[in-house]
Amino acid sequence: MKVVVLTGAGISAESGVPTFRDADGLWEGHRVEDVATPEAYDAQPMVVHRFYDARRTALAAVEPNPAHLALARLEEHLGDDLLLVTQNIDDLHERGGSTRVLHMHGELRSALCRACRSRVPWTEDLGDFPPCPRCGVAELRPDVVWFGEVPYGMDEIQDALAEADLFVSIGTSGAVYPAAGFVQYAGRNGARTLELNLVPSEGTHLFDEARHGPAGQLVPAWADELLR
Ligand code: BJW
Repeated sequence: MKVVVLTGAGISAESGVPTFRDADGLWEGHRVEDVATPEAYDAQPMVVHRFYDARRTALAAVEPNPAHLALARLEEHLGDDLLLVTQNIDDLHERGGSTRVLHMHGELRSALCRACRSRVPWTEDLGDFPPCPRCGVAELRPDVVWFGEVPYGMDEIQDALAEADLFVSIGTSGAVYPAAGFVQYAGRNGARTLELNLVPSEGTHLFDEARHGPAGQLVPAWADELLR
């Protein structure tokens, strides 16, 4: 059975990583649609660097939770028949044991050079404008996908969705495209679709089945069910 899993901020919430659109969300009073843009970076690069530098540093204080571990267990059994696509830029899937993770909105532990377009592994702060290790120009930005930019891996994702028998969406509000459209694309191509989220997402009616509750409980239970 071919499975595509899409995860969002909700899967990392029980690890202590704030989500975007819940009451105690990450952007503290700002609409994410106003601040997660290349224009916001051009206007105030230092503010944006401080924000992502703090989030990168905070990764050291959080651990994967039972939902991340359950998806790693699923990969052990399904191998290449599982594609794990995450909108998250944290590394909790990898630290939970998943080895093939497609970060469609980029990664905190990567930097993107605006001069030579290289993507380079990065664990330090970017706010002191270090030179790019490839070309030497001090134009490194967070390697994340902001509004108006094209997400990573879209061809691979679309191919996997077209072939999937099952599409499962975990911990995402369904407010951001193209990820919010995956359920319809997979469904049209014959996949069964399942939502696992704390509360009904914006697109909950688009799924064949929806289960609501904390990912730390729902995901291990669903993985057990699938592997029985
Ligand atoms: C729990 C839980 C627990 C809590 N257990 N659950 C008009 C119509 C349609 C589209 C557009 C439009 N105008 C513009 C667009 C496109 C635009 C878009 O979608 N805009 C919308 C605002 C409408 N999209 C784009 O621009 C994208 N690019 C694009 O479309 O390019 C064109 C193209 C596409 C494809 C091929 C070719 C070309 C880019 C989008 C980039 C999004 N970037 C961000 C920031 C990333 C960096 C960072 O992390 O800082 O990505 S924004 C932010 O939202 C982040 C997230 O990945 C993304 C999604 O958020 P997510 O994960 O869903 O989090 P929340 O907080 O919203 O939801 C959490 C959920 O968890 C909630 O439901 C909770 O209840 C639940 N939860 N605790 C289970 N314990």
